[in-house]
Amino acid sequence: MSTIDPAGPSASRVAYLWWWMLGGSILLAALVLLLLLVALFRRGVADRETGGHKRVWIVGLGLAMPIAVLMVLLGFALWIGERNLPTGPPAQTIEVTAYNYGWEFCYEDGTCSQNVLRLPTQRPVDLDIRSTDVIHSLWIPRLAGKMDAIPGQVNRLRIEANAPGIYEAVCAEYCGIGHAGHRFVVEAYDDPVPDSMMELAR
Ligand SMILES: [Cu+2]
Repeated sequence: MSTIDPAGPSASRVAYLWWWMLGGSILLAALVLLLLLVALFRRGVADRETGGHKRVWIVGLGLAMPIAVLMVLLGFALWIGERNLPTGPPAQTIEVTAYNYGWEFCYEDGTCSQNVLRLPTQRPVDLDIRSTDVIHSLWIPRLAGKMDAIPGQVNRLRIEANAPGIYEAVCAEYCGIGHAGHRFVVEAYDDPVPDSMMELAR
C-alpha cells in the first residue's frame, strides 16, 4: 500500500513528483536551519544590515524565492497531472460501483466481481467510477492516485499494472461506520487470464 513503491506508470509519476518535492523541502529546510544558526551565533548581524540588505532578505528570500519555488512545483504538478489523464483508447473499460461498504466491478464481457478487480498487465485500463449512496474515493496506492466516487456522476481513472500481482486498495473518503473495512484487492494477470483465476475472482 505504499505510494513510493509504485507498480504502474501513473503511480510512478506521482512518486517521481513526491521525491522531487522531498528533495526540495530538504534543501529549503537546510537553508532555513542554516540562517537560524547564523542568527543564533552571530547576534547583532541583522542590526548592522543596511536597508538594501534587508530588501534582499524580505523581498528576495521572503517573497520572490517562495513564489518562484511554488510556481515551479505547480508547473511540475500540472505537467504530471496532465500526463496521468486518460488519453488514447484504453485496452478496456471497467464499470466500478462503490457503495456502503463494498465495490462492484463489471467488465466488458458482462461479468461482475465483488471487492476483487481483475486486470490485464501492461495495458491501460479505464475505471468508470460511480457511487450509489455517499461519496467514496477509490485508491490503489501502488497503481494510481485517488479518484472520488460521487453519486450521480461518473469519474474516470486510468490505471495500469506493470507486473502481475495483488495490489491492495481502500476507500480514501470517510463514508460511514464501516469505512475502515471499505477495501478491495486488485489482481493483475498476464494475458490470457487463466480460467481457474476467472472463476476464483467471480
Ligand atoms: Cu467508502
